[in-house]
Amino acid sequence: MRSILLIFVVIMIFLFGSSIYAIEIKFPGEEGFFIGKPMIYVIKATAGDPKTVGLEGVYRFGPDKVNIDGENYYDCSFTNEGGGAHFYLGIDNVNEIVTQKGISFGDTNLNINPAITALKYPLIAGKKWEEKTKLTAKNIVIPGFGVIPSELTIDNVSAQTVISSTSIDVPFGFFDCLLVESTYNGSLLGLPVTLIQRTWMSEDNVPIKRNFEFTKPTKMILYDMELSEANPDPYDLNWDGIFNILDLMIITKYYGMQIKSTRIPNPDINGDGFVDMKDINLAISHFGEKYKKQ
Ligand SMILES: [Ca+2]
Ligand SMILES: [Ca+2]
Repeated sequence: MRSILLIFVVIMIFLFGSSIYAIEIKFPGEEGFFIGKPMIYVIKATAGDPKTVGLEGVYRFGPDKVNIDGENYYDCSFTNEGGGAHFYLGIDNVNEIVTQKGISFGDTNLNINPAITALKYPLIAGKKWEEKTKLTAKNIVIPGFGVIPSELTIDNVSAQTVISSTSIDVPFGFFDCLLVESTYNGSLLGLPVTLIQRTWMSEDNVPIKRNFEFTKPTKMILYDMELSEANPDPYDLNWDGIFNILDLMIITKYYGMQIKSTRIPNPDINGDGFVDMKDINLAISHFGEKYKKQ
């Protein structure tokens, strides 16, 4: 019996070994949010301008801050040829959470008051939370309804968030990640409205994919974007514009490891799935190189 069980365990590890372990993302502190570093995403779908599908855009978490209702929030922008969007996010170091205060797309603006919790650390599959808030919408576009020009307040909005474990293939690579899904339920002009915001977070606390979708009164994806390229300079692992000892330290941290799921920063410079002397030698040959940042 014992030997049959052992064979079963070995087969299960062989078949599912890479996906058995659970990811837990701890609060990385203010420095761990890649503040101001440009990340390149490709647009998979949008209700704003369908011509932008397939184009790339740059997402930045800050570094600029804006004051909304007396509190400072990072102005997180996504810019591309078709315009862009802003997400107002706050890092609460005491409570180890990221708060979300508002979103704007072109002329459409949503203020969330009180701010809701977008990410509650540690992030782990099965975690959930729920909050009540109020949305003030300016120039909101309701699918199948048109633009509502006046300012509207949607009270008693319930925002429920649930985290699940998954893996995802995007243009930048394959990632083990956590899906953070927030569902906003409320009513607008007597119509039930449901909006779902999804963020796939990598083990390195980087958003790999994001989308925002109406499921009521009609089903429509407002935008959907995936990580295309996190860092155009593979040797400058920490994005500070130069390849030096700090970057080499990131490679040595992972030395000897097999990289099954993409890491950001990526220590597997030659992309062969292992961090070894080949990566170190390649890196050393570029030591001191400078890179121009966007
Ligand atoms: Ca560097
Ligand atoms: Ca390698």
